[in-house]
Amino acid sequence: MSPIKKKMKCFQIPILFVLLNCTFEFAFPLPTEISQNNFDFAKQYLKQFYEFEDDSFDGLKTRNDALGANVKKMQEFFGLLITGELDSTTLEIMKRPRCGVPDILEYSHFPGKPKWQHKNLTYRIINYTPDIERNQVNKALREAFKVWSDVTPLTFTRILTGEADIKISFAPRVHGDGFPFDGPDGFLAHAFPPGPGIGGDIHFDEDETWSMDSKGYNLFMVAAHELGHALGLGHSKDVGALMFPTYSYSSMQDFTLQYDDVQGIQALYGSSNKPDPKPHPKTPEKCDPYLSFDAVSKIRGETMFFKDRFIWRVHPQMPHSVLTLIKSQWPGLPLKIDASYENQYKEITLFFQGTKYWAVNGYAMLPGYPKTIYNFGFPKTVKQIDAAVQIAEIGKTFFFVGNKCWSYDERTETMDQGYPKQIADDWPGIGNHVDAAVQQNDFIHFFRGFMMFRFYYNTKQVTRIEYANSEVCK
Ligand code: TQI
Ligand code: ZN
Ligand code: ZN
Repeated sequence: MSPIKKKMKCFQIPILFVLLNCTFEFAFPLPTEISQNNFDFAKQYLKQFYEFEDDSFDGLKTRNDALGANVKKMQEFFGLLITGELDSTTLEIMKRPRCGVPDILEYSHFPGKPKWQHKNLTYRIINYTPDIERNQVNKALREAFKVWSDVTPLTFTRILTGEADIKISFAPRVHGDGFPFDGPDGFLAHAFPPGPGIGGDIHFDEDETWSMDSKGYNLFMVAAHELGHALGLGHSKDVGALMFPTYSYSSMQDFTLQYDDVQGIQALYGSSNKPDPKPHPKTPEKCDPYLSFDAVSKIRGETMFFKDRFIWRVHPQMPHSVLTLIKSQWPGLPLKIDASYENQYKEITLFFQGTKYWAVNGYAMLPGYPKTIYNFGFPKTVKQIDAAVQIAEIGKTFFFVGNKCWSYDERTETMDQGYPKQIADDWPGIGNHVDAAVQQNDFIHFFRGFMMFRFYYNTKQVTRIEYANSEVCK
């Protein structure tokens, strides 16, 4: 099966490279017929679409080998002569416009790709957990099955007696299959790959606290994940995927199956002929040149770039940015945020979404939130904050809303006189709205769309414009 979808909206990769502010140094000699430009281009291509990482600390030899190995993978994928060399045909294919879909897959299947051979599957709930009302358990499981029946030709029918394909039960510790549970936390549940008998069965650890909300472990979330296994999916490397092996809570209403999960299950069963009721977001790619951010904030020395449900964490001592979910960092924050800033006086970080804001200290959510943004003195016409940044040296926090900005005095805890002002007047060169802002030494980095403006505070000038993701794409 081909992971490239012909219908995807494509963009021209080559243009980006001219614009992207990414330079690399090479200590090893280049084959004479390949220009440094082409070489840089190929490296960036392999980095984006394959598993090549040139800034690893593995030393030059492995670096070169990794490049060659990735060139081979790419040549194999496109049916070229597999030489591992960057010849002109290979470069030509790399430079064709293409979709931003990596050729490597994030999802996985079980060895031998076991799958169900019939489409009308049955399930039976053998027993119940005392943690949740019976009809709520039925509902959580029904919804978990629906996650997968929405995107495949499979149907799931609950039966009350007889032998079902998928038998679901709750049990603690040793429960008769040779895979004992381990008490609270640790293992939560397991499922057997598709097959007869115990194949496809799902067991939940009764020593967990199961819930219909964010307490303990959410039965729907874990059931949907286990069902992925029961249908033949292994774990995914995509942190946004349901099949990524880390628990993160989402309510049934907010839950969306990620694009990667859909690709994984459809590789086994094909797609549904019914219209799909829900979208399947793709996990954003850090080197997508059109990447924009919702908010950027410096938190305890790390710069955090917020995009939808995700955060890229950039630590000055780390060679790569790390993608995580907002929910796994701060489970109490909303699904996505509009703005954020670190209050260096109170050593807390504030997050804004609509007319509400939350506060955290490190990983701890502070009690008493969300509060209303009108506490800051905004007029009721303000319904959301686009960006916020604190300049600790002068004790001010700047808020950006549409084409206006406000200045808030952190000492008097009041809005400054004379505000709001036009962004274009107060911050010349950055345009008339911003998505995100963060202080970096004497600069404020303003983000708008896929651009980042480096604003030198002392002279009130933009000194440099870069791609918004220039710090994250590493
Ligand atoms: N149980 C594991 C799981 O379902 C069992 C397991 C470990 C496994 N390695 C595997 C299954 C490889 C298939 C392939 O992932 S678990 C999560 C999550 C668990 C973990 O109890 O660790 C969920 C059960 F994703 F949150 F980590 C459910 Cl949702
Ligand atoms: Zn079991
Ligand atoms: Zn799993």
